[in-house]
Parts: sequence; C-alpha cells; structure tokens
Amino acid sequence: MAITDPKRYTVTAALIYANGPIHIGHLAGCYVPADIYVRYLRSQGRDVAFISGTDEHGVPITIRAKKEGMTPQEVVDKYYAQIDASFKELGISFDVYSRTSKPIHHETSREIFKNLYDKGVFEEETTEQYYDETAQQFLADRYIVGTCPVCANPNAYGDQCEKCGSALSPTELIEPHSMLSGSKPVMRPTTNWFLPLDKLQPQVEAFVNSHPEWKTNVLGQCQSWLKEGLKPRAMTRDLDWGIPVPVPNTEGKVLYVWFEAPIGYISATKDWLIQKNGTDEGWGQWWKEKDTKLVHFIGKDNIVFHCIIFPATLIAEGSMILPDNVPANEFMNLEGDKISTSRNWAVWLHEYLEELPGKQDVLRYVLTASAPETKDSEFTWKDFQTRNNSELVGIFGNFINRAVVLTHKFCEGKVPAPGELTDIDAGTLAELAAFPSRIADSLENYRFREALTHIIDLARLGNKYLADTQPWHVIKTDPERVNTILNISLQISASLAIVAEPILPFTAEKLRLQFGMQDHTWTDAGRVDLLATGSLIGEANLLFEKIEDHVIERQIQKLHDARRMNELEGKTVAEIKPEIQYEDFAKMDIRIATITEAENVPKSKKLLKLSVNIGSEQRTVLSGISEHFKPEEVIGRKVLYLANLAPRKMMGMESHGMILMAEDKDGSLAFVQPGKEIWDGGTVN
Ligand code: B3M
Ligand code: ZN
Repeated sequence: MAITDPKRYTVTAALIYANGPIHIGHLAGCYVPADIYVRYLRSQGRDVAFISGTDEHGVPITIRAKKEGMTPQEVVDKYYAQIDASFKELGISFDVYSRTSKPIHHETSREIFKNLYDKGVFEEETTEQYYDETAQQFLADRYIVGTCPVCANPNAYGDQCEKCGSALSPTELIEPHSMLSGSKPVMRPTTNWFLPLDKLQPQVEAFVNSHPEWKTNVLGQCQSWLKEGLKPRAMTRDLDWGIPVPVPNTEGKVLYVWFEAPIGYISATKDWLIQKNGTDEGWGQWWKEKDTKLVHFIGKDNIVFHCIIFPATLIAEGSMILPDNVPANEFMNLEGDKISTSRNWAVWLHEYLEELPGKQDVLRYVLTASAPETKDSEFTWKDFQTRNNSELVGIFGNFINRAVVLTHKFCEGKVPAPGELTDIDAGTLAELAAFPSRIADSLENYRFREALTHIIDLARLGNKYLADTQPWHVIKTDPERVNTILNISLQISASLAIVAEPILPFTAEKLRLQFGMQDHTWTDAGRVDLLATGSLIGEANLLFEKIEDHVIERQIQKLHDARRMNELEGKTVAEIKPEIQYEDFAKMDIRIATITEAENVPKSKKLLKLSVNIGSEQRTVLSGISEHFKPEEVIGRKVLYLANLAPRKMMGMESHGMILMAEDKDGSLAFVQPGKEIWDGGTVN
C-alpha cells in the first residue's frame, strides 16, 4: 500500500554514469518528471529532499576512459561538471547533486557492506572467472569480446551481443579475447561475496505485492524476475576502479557498482545536509522514518535494481524505509530510431541549450507531452516545432498575451475591479476553480502527460472566454463590462502561472514578475481574487516565439551528419597490396580522356555506358558508377583511363578499357583529374 499522508518526501532521480553527456532520452525518462513532481510538492508546501548525482564507478567509466585515452578520474571529472551544469540550466531543481566518488559515499557504502558482512548476510563463494594473464587482471563481462553464438557477430561482448540483442555470459562466446590486451583469457578461481536474493525472495515478494498501485510496466518487470526465481548475486567484483571492499584480503576487489550506486542516494542526502548545516545529523529522517515517502525516478533499464536488488539490500540491513513508488518510464525514441550514444543518435542537452538558447521550457514541455509513461514514445523535431507553435505560442502564450495587452490598452495596465457576474463569468470561474485539484491529482499519481493536457485546457478555457465575451468590441459600448472580463482573464492567467510552474518554471517566473505575484502556493490557484484589484501588470513580454522551419531542419541535418561521421569512425584504410616490380606497372597504359556521351544501361542498376575520347579514337566503356552519378553529371569530365585493359562483355555489350575513380571513406566515388588541362590521349606514368 502506498503511504498515506506522508510527513516528508525523499525523491531521488537516477545517478547517471558520468561517462557521457545527458540526452533527451534521460530527460524524458527520469529527470523532467522527477523535477515536475518535486516542484509540485514544494508548491504544496511539502517537505522534500530532491536527491541525485553521478554514478562514477563501474565498467562503463573504465571503458569510456580507455576510449577517450583518459584516466577514469579525468572522465568522471569532465562529465560530472558538464552534466551538473546542463541540469542546472534546464532548471532541474535538485537539492543536492552529489557524486559517488565523494568520501562520504565511500564511507557510507563500506559501512553498509560491513554491517551486512558482520551479520553474516553474504555468502562467500569461489567461482571460475576469465582472467587476462597479460594485463594481470580478472575481466568484467564487458571486457571480453568474441563471436556471438547466436548471430556470429565477431564483436559480441561477454554480457550482450549488440548486433542481435542476445544476453550472453562470457563463457558462451566463441573464441573469446580480452579487450585489454587482445590475449586469450584463461579461467581462474576467485572469491566474491553474494547477496542471497533467493533467500530474501519471500520478503522482496511481499514488498512488491504490497504495491498494486505501481505502474504496470514496473510491476510487469518485477513479476517476471520473481517468477523466474531470484538468484544470489555477487556484491563484490574483481576490478581496479571503485570502492575497496571493507574486508581483509580483498585486494583487487571493489564493491559491485549496483550495490553501492543506490546507496549513493543516502550518501547524497548526507552530503546535502553537510553542505547545508555542516553536519549530516538528521539524515535518518529521510531514510528511516516510517512517515517519509521515498520515490525513485528512473528509466526502465534500472527497474530490477530499484524494485528488487536495492530493496533486498535495505531489507537485509533492516533499519531503512523501502521505496513507496518507482515510477519508471519506458524509452523515448528519436526520429524513428532508438537513441544511442555509441551510434551518436541523440539530442544532447548541452548542445540544445547552446543552440536553442532560452528555450528550456519548450524542451521540458515537449518531453512531457510525449513522455514514455506507459510505452516507448518518440521525439521528432517536427513535433517539437508543432507543439511549440500551436500549443505554447498559439494557446498558452496567446491567451496570456491578449489578457495583458488588453489590460494595458483599456485599463492602464492595472487589474480592473470586477462588476456583476454574468452566467458566462460564473461558469468560467467555476471551471477555473476545478482545474488545480484535477491537475494535482494527475501530478500526485505520476501522470504528467495528463497534467500537461489539463494545463493547456485551462489556457483554452481562457481563450474561449475571450472569444465569447469579445472585450475589444464591448469596450465601445460597455467599458464596465470589459473590467469584469479582463479581471477574470487575469485571474486565469495568474492561476496558470502557479499550475504550470512545475513543467514551465522559467515561464512561470516571468509571469510571477509580470503580475507581481508573491509567495503564492498551489492552494492559491483557482482563486477569483488571486490578483488584487488595482495592482500593476507589467508590459506584455514574449513568453514563447514561433520556431521557423530552418531551425528544425538544421537540427535534423545535424543528427544525420553526426550519425554519418560516427559510422565512418571505425573504418580503416585498406591494406597495401603485395609488392610489384616496375615492369608490372609499366604494362599499364593510363591516359587522359574526356567523356563525351553517357547513358543508362537498360536493366542494369550499376552500369553507365560511356563514350570517351582518348585523342586518337572514341572508345565505349561500361562503367559501374550509375549509383553515384547521373549521365548528365559525367558528360564533359576529364578522366584517367586505363587504355589497354582487355575488352570485356557485359550486358551483351563490349566494354573497352576502364575509367579510374577514387573511393572515399563512406564508399562514395570521385573522378581523379589532372592538375592542369591536359590534352586527350596524354599519358600518365
Ligand atoms: N548508473 C545506470 C545509468 O546510468 C546507473 C544508474 C544508477 S541509479 C542508482 O543509467
Ligand atoms: Zn548476436
């Protein structure tokens, strides 16, 4: 059962690996919804700790370090700074953004491990693991490469084949070799400490079953793990980057990253208190008190760790609360394809902030509108543009702008006094009053898309009210009536500033300043006297601006360019062919020639039929270039021509000689041309 009437909230957002920048998939899956939830709670006056930070251990960090030619420490320093700054700029309002490399985290996780160890919770077990004798270390699954037993991909990893998606274990790989030294790894015994998840299963199951209110995608994953039967999992690993195991004779071993990373939420809470108060006293309030509601925001790939493994650790530890909810999202795709860091198919937050300055709220809005709350969703730049132009500009911005402009035009920029209410006024105010609790209900239950729909509906209500009452006409006959209409329009606008704040904090801040709103909280939203009669309204300022086609076309182009560059990255120059003698070369008669005619060859995808002038005569050549050039593009080109190649029959025609072309990295072709105009028939030696 969900906790009722909590006294305080501990809200966490996943500790992302500090091995790369943040992209929109991370934001939509975890950080934007978490921030919306927290901002809403704060607006309700609730006591909240919003906790996050970077996960700086584990193989993902060491692999990145190897790839970038840096030390693991340099990698995490670089990405911590970048991630921290870009979250701040997007208005993600963490109370603390900590790091698992901090001493407070090392201490906290070692303490918890030691506690479990002393209680005899862990099972010590010796297993055979792959060991690299050249590099003198045990190999994490990701460090072993071999041929996939399922699809024969020669570059499958020890835990997964990225080509066919199969989950693998290192011993299944055919011809495994170490990524560190390239050598063939050998099996060696090693001792590690296992959390007996099998024994803890009844308690974990009772915990999961006590939360039928969790999202179905989350419960689905939990049930499938539980049904399969939990297995003991090693909480120590043979690795040289991480937190040393606090047990004697464990050199070369560190705490399993998924053991210590979630403990990072606890350490980050302590870090926050230390930064704030100089001491971590009171941290237990956030982690041990039964009336504290613990909520973990994560993406779907982290569900098992937050719903099963971490709770199992906490159950074994015994003094902490368990999560009340884990509202994990599914994945967001991008322009029809999975977001992928390795294939460089992503919209990176730090680049977005630089290239579309001042548009934080637009991104927050669009990511919420198409958040993958119940199933995978999709981000497209076209949708981004449409939502901005028709919803934020066309509905939300348009309504508030009209209310403000008309107030300046007809009421000297002051909130006019309302007169007697007509039916339409009373009806509109009654509708307004119902919105805040409707929106709150959506937010409270992690249905952020729905909340956003309600907010836009409230702006729609305002637009409809103005369209129905037409103050710009009424002003000619009944200025008193206009006072009432504009008063009500301004009250709706001020309510919008409050209820939209969790999703659109930058816009809300502008509105608060414009309307002179002070310390208003959620409970003020929907009130008919939110803005006092006579108070000054600032000049209309642009809340949102139209996004033109060229802006999003550039972004789409950029995506495709980045992917193309990435695909080329791994390519290497072809090997040099075996040596030949000068006589071998001298046999070739290479000439300068001009293509004078060109046409497609019927039924052939590849061939163009060319006529070339080689000075002494015209030759017919069938050239396999029609996927690269149209006939009209090649007529008139000077080319290098191999004149004495034996004629060949193709498609029922005879081809004489060969045009020489250069091939680029991406497989595209180019003519090779002399550095000055050379006559046809000129020799190349
Ligand atoms: N670092 C996985 C990730 O970055 C992992 C999350 C830890 S949350 C405690 O997606
Ligand atoms: Zn495979």
